[in-house]
Amino acid sequence: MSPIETVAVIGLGYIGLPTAAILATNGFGVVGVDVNQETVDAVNRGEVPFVEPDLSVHVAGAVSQGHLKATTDTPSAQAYIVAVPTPFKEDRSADLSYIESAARGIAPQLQGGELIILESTSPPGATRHLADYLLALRPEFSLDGANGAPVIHFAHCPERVLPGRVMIELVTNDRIVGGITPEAAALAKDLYAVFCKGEILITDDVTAEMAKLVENSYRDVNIAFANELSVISDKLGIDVWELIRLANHHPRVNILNPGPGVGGHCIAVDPWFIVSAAPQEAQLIRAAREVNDSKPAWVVNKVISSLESLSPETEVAVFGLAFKADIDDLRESPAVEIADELSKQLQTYRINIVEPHVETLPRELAGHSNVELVAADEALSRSAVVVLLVDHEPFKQLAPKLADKTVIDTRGLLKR
Ligand code: SAJ
Repeated sequence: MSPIETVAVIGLGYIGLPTAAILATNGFGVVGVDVNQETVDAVNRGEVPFVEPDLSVHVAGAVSQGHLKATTDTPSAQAYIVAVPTPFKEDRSADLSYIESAARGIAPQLQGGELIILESTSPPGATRHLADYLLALRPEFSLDGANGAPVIHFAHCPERVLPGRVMIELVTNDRIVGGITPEAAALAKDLYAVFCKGEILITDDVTAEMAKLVENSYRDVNIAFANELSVISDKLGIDVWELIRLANHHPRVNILNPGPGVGGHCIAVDPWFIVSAAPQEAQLIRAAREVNDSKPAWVVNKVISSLESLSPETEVAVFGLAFKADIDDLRESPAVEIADELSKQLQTYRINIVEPHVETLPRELAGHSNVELVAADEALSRSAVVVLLVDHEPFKQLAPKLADKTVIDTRGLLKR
């Protein structure tokens, strides 16, 4: 049983809003806090400002029952969950300014005894930085009750949910809870145990921070292996999908899927936090990032060379902008990067983009006069070259319509 009844969730994004909703549907009094007034208004209407299966039902239900509301000002609460972005800076170290800004909102509300949980993906030391930053603003409190000062508890509890399966994985995934003190870890564990049916594993704050980064780096390294194989196979004239399918029959081999590059706000970012913390030592992790980051340019070159033998009136169809299948999230998407480069390098060609999950082109592409967002059939009727960048479910039916096209299939959509 958690002694906590009220929770403020700072940051109502892809992680904060689902977490706020699941806490609210489990009986907590939850206030979601966001700097974006439109997000706050949408949540208060019971609406979700992005696509995530089943989230709308939770948010609408929690708001109508009065368990969830949103505001731009941080309220007083017994627990705070900080789920704000931690992007990387020019030098690829983590930008902690959003965490600091959340701390400035929390500081005036503290009365002693609160639990503050950092959920944002963080470089090693970020939870300690949050604690130091807050306690510098409120020096009458302490981490451990030294000299009789009232305690504020700090823990790191990284989220590990997969976009597209968030409402399921919030409940079923095992969870790591890293406390700056054992008391903080125990309090955080009791809070998550209310809705998390997976195992809740206790550790210290820095190990928890690293665990999250390591999980995503593991994935990045393995995708880099697949991407490198796709480039090698192309050079050798081998079908990489057949190669991987065959190799994966070995009982201890499980090669992932090559693609146009690695996107999203996690796998393409988090490994850099490890590289930044240990630049000399993190050689494989850095190399994997470089392999994956170089894949979009390789795809662009493939498309350009496929046009060499075709007429100058040829149009190009680009299928998919999202960073992966069946979501509307375009952040750090290699598909957007490829479409952008194609439109710059192929200025005399029309680029027809098909992305069923968006209604308008993203900022990067909207400014190009040779780019248009169109329906699939229109793109196919206009284009001789088809570039498949995302394995969205509806694209899996395209094969019969591609017989007379030059196809660059970066996801193996026609092979899997
Ligand atoms: N990708 C490939 N080949 C593959 C698998 C993925 O090219 O075989 C690409 C995807 O197309 C996408 C990128 O990698 O561009 C990342 O996709 P993903 O589905 O592997 O992962 P994310 O970024 O959506 O979510 C990851 C998850 N981490 C792990 O699986 C270790 C998720 O559990 C984390 O919660 C999330 O990062 C996060 O927030 O950190």
